[in-house]
Amino acid sequence: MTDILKTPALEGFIRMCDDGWLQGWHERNGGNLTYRMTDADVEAARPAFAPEPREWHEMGVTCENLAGEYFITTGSGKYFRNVQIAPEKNIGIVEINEAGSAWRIVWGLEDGAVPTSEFPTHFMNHSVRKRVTDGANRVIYHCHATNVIALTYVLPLTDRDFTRPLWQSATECPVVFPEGVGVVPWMVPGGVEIAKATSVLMETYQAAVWSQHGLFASGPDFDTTFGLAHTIEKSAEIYVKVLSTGQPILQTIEDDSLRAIARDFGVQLNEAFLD
Ligand code: 2HA
Ligand code: ZN
Repeated sequence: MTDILKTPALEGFIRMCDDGWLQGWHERNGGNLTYRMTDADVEAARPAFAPEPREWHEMGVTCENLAGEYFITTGSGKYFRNVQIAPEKNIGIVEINEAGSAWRIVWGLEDGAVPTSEFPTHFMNHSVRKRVTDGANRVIYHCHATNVIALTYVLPLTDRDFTRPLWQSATECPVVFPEGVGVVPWMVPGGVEIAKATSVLMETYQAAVWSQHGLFASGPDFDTTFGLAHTIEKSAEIYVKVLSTGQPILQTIEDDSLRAIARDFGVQLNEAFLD
């Protein structure tokens, strides 16, 4: 029998959980990860699926463009720290029904575990990202990136007030997220409100900051999505360090320099955030 854990989708998923844990972004059961599998991923994993899938669970949200899809997901209340040592207990694969409204577990999440509490949020955002990227985006990642969270205490909670210092704090940032980042005000996690507010932003952005909570990022694959979160957090860390010196900022990357980066790297910067 195929070892499902040796398939590229599962290997990549588990590695990303471990990468996030090693960064310190997943204290206790913090954070969650979902991946929309390709047909090839599903066929490679299918021999390990349960002969009798478990019961359907309605999500309270319907996304027709995700009907029949399969997702790998972290489990509710599970720790990223434990994914690598016991994947079948801490993550699982769910199938979405033909209406795009319910999931059932076909592999993993053993001993009564269920998908992450943020699954409906991930699901709604997968729907948006699949649509706006013509099916390219497959990963949604939520982490408690320390310095991004710290900045939500001292910066005004607008997309512009976050995007500008992040672009200015590391030269690669305008290339990695030229559209900027969105900002969601503080909200109760796991609910429909935060799901909706985030999905509005994900029409435009690859990533959204959750105030006093963390980061929500999307991408086509594990490398790109983790890289995006890592880049945003690194830039936030630099800005936090700069603010922590207590010194006046004598120089930064000026808007014309941001435009020059965009021109040379062939990306379109969100002009709304430039002076
Ligand atoms: O899984 O991070 O946002 C716990 C969380 C909820
Ligand atoms: Zn969280």
